[in-house]
This record gives sequence, structure tokens and C-alpha cells, in this order.
Amino acid sequence: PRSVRVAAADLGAASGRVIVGEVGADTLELRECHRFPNRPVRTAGTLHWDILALYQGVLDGLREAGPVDGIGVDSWAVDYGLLDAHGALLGNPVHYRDERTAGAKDNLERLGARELYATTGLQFLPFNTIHQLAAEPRLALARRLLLIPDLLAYWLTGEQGAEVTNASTTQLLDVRTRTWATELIARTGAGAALFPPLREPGEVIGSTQDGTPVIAVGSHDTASAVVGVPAQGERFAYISCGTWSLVGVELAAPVLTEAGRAANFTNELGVDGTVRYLRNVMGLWLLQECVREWGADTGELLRAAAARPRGAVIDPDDPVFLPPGDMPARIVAACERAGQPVPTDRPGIVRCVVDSLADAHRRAVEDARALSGKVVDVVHIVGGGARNSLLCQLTADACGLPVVAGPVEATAIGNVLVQARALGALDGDLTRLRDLIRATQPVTRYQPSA
Ligand code: LFR
Repeated sequence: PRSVRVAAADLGAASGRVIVGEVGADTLELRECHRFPNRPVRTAGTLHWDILALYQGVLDGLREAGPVDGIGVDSWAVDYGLLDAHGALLGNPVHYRDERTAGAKDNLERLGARELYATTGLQFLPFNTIHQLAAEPRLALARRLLLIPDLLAYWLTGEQGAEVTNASTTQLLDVRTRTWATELIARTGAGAALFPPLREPGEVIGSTQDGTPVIAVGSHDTASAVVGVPAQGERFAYISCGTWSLVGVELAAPVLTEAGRAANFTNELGVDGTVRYLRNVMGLWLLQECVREWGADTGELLRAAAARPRGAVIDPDDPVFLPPGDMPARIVAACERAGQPVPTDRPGIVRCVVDSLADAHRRAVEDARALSGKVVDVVHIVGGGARNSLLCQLTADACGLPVVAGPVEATAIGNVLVQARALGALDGDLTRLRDLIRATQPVTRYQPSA
């Protein structure tokens, strides 16, 4: 096996980055070439992604990266661009936090919640693509729907397709066959032709103008993050902790029970035929939005919060927290509604957020174990949250399990390794990829305090 040099373009809700990875049989080295802000824009009342600025950021990063053997793109899920008959983009993609999905619950009931779960295995989230499409005024004009990473891959290569891990978040995919749920699509009123052929991670999508292959990776960022978990063996839960905390286990087959549906557990598709059985916890969004409001320093706030005792705890998954803006006031109001001691200053609010997230992590880990029957001895935290030592320790305490934190860039690592394997620098299954991460990337361990 030879060693390769590949570029991972990873778009997050707060920023995008291009990371170059050099991979050999026992080496994995990463270098961040470019990082750029992701700033949503509201026009005429609708919240959009500035998709051309993001694409430009990716191009700048690729130029900075220099010659590479492959390029892989991943981003957040569910959102899409619509193309006309000539392949031109019909307006800016709408942000999943836009209020247009206020009618999602009605749409769910109309389509049949149980039946929808039996086919797609997805938890109810108001912004699942299926609900966005029910509120989509441009549908009649559209000939193609491309999810965000597939849209960027199309601009890079001219090839249209749908990578399957991200397609699974549309709620229009059959989770057992990993193919489009054509009957369900017909019932939504969207034409089957809107959805391009599916591709699995590892397939070559096409090449850029200068001949560099663009390779399908787990293009849902969470799918790549789960590849990037440095787990040993099978008995682990993961928390991919960034703007969201995605908390769950990796399975060989979906769990489609009524109990799982009631607990709002999701079966998203993973790399190599796996299933990501998890729940969305509101995540660091709560903290990010407070910091944005205050213009404060996150590290200082967390240090001050660590010196406080546990106080108010709220349900971080309350849908009132979904939209942007005015987060500290919404948290204080939630404490009041819950009859909790109301935090009176910034460190108090931050402490409340972190305790509430740690508790929500515990509930999700426990539900994942109970609903899937999987044995869990350790919880891995990957992504930006792995840097948050207060959250990691409180999660270990809440779960009563050791927490292994890191790598922070698990998503980019998962992206890089799937490309490297497709290019022949590595072979083997996810265990082999994770062995390489464990051997090369530092982690921090937290023991639950007794
Ligand atoms: C995380 C993530 C989650 C998805 C949310 C919205 O970045 O991809 O997995 O539920 O964003 O797309």
C-alpha cells in the first residue's frame, strides 16, 4: 500500500474547514489549510445558507491544500439546493432552523407517523427534508434536489448524485434496503426524478477540472464523525458533540421498534453498511448562542461555570431553543417554567447549560443501550465538545462511565480515512480505521467521580 494525501472539506453550522490528511499504513497526519465562517443570512423573513460563500471557502481551501490524490466533502444534514432543468441553482438553500417547518407535526400525522418510522427509521425532527419539502414553494420549478455536500460535489465535478448516509436523513429513504422509498416519495407529491441515483461512501464521484478525483465519503458530517471515533472493540457509545450532540451506538441493522419511536431514536445510515442508532440532543448550540449574544469568551465562561455548584437543570431538547437569537433569556424563562432556581449571571447560565447537556447525554446513552440491547463500557466524545473538559467530566459523572474525549476533528478524520481506503492506502473495515486513529491521535480520559 502506498501513502496518499487527500483533502477533507467539512462544513459545520458555525464554520467550514479544509483539512489535508496524509495517510499511510500506520500513519495519519492532519493539517488545517483553511477555516472560514459560516454566516447564515436572513432575507425577506427566510433564513438561508450563503452557499456560494461556502463553496468559495472550499475552493480557497483546496487551492491552499495544493495537489492532492482525492477530495471529500461533508456537511450537516437535511438541507438541499434545488436545480432547474439546466442544472442552475434555484435560490439559496434554506436553513433547517428557519421557521417554515412549523407545520411539521401535521405533515407527520398526515403521512402516518408509525408507517413513516417503519420505512425510514428516523426520529421526528421538524426540519427533516420530508417536512421542509411540504413547505417548499419552489418545488414545481425544480428538476433536481441535491443535499448540500452533493451540491458542492456537483459544482466540483459536474456529476449529480446522492450519497447514502446523508440521504438517510431526508426521511425519504428505506432504511433496510438503503434505497429511495419510492412509494413514500410519491405520497409526498415530489416526483421520483427529483432524487438522483444513490452512491455509497468510497465510490468515485468524478473529477475536478484539473483531474483530481472527488470521492464519496460519509457526507453526513455525523457519519464521518462516527468513523472517526477511536473506539477499541464494540462496546462503546459515542457523542459527536458540536452544534448538536448526536448520542448513540453503532449497529449492524436498524432497530424499528415502537419503543424506539416513542423515545425518538433515529436509524441513520453509516459507512460500510452500518446504522447510527442515536438521538439528537440540542448540543453546544445553547452555549454558542449565549456567547454570540454576550460577545464573551467561551473559555473564560466555562472556567467560571466550573467553579459553580450544580443548580438549575432544564430540558435542552425543548423546541423553544431551536431558532437563533436571544438564548440567555430563553434559558432563564425555561428555568422559571420548570420551577428551578433561576441563574442570575452568565456563569450561572453556562453552568445550567452544561449540567443540562450532561443529563441529556446520560438519558440518550441509557436509552440507546436499553433500546438496542448493546453493551456499553465507555462513552467516546468527539468533535469540538471534546475540548470542553467541564462537559466531558459532567458527562462521565452523569453516565457513570469513563469518557474518552477526542479527536476534535473526528469528522475530517472520518472523511480522510474513507478516501484513503478508497485510494488503496489502507484496507480493512472500520475497526482497522479506528485502530489507526487510536495509534496516532491523542485523547483525554475522564473517570466518573464516585
Ligand atoms: C450535525 C448534524 C446533525 C443533524 C443536524 C442538522 O452537524 O448533521 O447530525 O441532525 O446537523 O442537519
